[in-house]
Amino acid sequence: MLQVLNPATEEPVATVPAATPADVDAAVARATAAQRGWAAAAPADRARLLRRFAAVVDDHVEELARLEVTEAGHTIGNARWEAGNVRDLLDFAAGGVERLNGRQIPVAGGLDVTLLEPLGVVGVIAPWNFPMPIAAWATAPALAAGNAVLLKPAETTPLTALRLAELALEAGLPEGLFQVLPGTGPVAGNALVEHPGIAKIVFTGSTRVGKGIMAKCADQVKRLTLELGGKSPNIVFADADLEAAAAAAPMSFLDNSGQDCCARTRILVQRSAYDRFLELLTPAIEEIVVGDPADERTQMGPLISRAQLDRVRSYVTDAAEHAADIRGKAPEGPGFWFPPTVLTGVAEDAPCAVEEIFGPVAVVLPFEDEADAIRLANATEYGLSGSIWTRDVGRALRASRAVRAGNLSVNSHSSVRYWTPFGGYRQSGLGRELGPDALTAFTETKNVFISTEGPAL
Ligand code: TXE
Repeated sequence: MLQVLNPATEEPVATVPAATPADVDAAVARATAAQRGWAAAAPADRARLLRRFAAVVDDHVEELARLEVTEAGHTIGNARWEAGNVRDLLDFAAGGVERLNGRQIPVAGGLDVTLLEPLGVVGVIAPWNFPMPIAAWATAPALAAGNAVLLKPAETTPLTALRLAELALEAGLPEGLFQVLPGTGPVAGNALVEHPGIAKIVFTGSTRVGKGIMAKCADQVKRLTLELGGKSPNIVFADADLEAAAAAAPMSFLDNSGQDCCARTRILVQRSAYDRFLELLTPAIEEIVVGDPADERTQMGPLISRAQLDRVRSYVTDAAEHAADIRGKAPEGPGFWFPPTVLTGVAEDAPCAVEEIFGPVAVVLPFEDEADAIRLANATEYGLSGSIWTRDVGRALRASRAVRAGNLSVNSHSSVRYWTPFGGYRQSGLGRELGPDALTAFTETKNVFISTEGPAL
């Protein structure tokens, strides 16, 4: 049984049965049967059903958002955005169905065409930090491309996923095509990874678990997309609009209580602007409203669990011996609360400066010049996101080329749009999600040559 707690109060919300390997086996059989009919259906019919699914989700945005607040502690504003994102992704993927075209390639002696075929059954292993959107990033395009999906949500956040599966049936999606299997990673997650009936795994989670899944997928040369951790830089050059950069910095790492793989947790500031930037940043951090996630005014809620709270605390306790810090406010008492925290004066290679903490904690490090900024920005094993603040267009472009990360923004912290590609360099991941090629990632390309010259080689 999985015990779901409200992270803001520690009160039990629900218990959910955990799937066993036998449950996964049965689900794969049902999904395989459903996928055959789905793949054979007219593309326009698939698109129509996905649009209907989007419309049903739209009717339930408020309900899904409230569920997300209760099981994940997200602020209500964020949770509404997340439920709306699921709807938008389904619509976007539905639009892609009719554009999923192969190619005709000129050849001598015949006709050559490529077919984009669905993979079959796709296993999606989702994390708890954005339970709905991340599940939908893979599920919507996979279904649109003609696949079935088995989704394993994280142990702490199964409820929105289970509700989405009900809404899919309500919208008329075939039974078995989209199933949700709540369970633990080592049992249900691992059963999906090892199952020969699953053609592709899409995993979002820790780099450590991602590496293990990659090794296991190798046994079957199973297709794989990995979205792993991040430790993203926020590079502030002295010529930037410092007021704007300091005003935007707090929520770039505090949104979702810092439990965001794109969080800009390494604030790199040019030395000549360093003191001024900290002067501006300090009140902005202190003013962040932390508290009841259901309150419309709240900017930051609790962490997901006691384990995550302990992890965040240990990084800050270790760093505090060497560092100064800027602290915001957080409630006392029940709930997994940690205040917004900025550490200054830490070593460039301190664990808090290079490892993913996944909490409301950032470090500020000074740099000398452009080359030094790039060196620091690239000085972690990750490469997911990053921001560059400058008024110099040439510098913005040079830095964008030099930072080795999949998602950069200039004078902004925006990373995720469903119509642009998303994914990591280096140990932040493998493959891309979202964007114009989202559906193609769930297809296999087959080349067919049709001879017009009779039976020759
Ligand atoms: O992740 P796990 P955890 C990072 C973040 C966080 C840390 C630990 O730094 O502090 O990871 O979080 C399933 N086979 N991110 O422990 O364990 C698991 O059930 C198959 C970054 O929660 O990687 C869950 O569904 N599946 C991140 C999912 O993997 C397994 C989001 C993620 O859990 C499995 C989350 C196994 N052996 C954490 N073991 C991001 N990229 O946004 C676990 N799982």
